[in-house]
Amino acid sequence: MSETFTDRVPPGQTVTEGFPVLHYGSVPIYRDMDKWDLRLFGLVEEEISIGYHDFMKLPQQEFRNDIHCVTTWSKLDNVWEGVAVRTIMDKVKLKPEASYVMLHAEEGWTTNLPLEDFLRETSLLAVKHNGELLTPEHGYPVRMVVPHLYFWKSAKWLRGIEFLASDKPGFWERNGYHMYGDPWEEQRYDFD
Ligand SMILES: Nc1nc2c(c(=O)[nH]1)N[C@H]1C(S)=C(S)[C@@H](COP(=O)(O)O)O[C@H]1N2
Ligand SMILES: [Mo]
Repeated sequence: MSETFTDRVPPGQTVTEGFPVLHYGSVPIYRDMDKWDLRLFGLVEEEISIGYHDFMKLPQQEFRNDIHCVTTWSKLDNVWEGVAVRTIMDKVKLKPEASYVMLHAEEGWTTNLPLEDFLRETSLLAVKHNGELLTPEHGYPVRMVVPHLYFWKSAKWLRGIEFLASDKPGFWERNGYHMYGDPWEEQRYDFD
């Protein structure tokens, strides 16, 4: 590599040009988007459910970021299009106790993060990557992208956003992954 990216690549990571596919379970097949919805629930004044067509009508923005997978690959300069978290958060009123978020994906897969990390300006609900609709493997129709945490926090096939008063482990977190997952601090696994 002629250029070094030490300021952009966290410790222990290697830059890849590819886009590896990583997940537990199977890639969902959507036959009828009328049956898809995204639920915002838990510690909100009123729970809401947004259908696919309404979701796709929400204003979308472009985001550019680097992603860091706990299995040590990083992919730089991703261009995503999607809905900013604050756009979706305009639709609900949080209860004052809300401090954590559980993201719910298809097949009951979950991941947890603090509310303030979810609410960062850089967090988005992505529908496109590098100009193309997300492929089924990468999370079609909607995936979370939280670029400042390890990429396992970026739930593919997102279906629910739950607001909680206290932190609870999601799927990988129950299986030894770090509760927070800061790549710059190498918060990979809690058992080491
Ligand atoms: N629904 C769901 N989302 C998921 C996962 C999963 O198993 N299920 N795996 C996570 C992990 S461990 C990683 S590294 C990234 C991989 O995303 P990619 O396959 O688009 O590279 O998705 C994350 N989101
Ligand atoms: Mo991962």
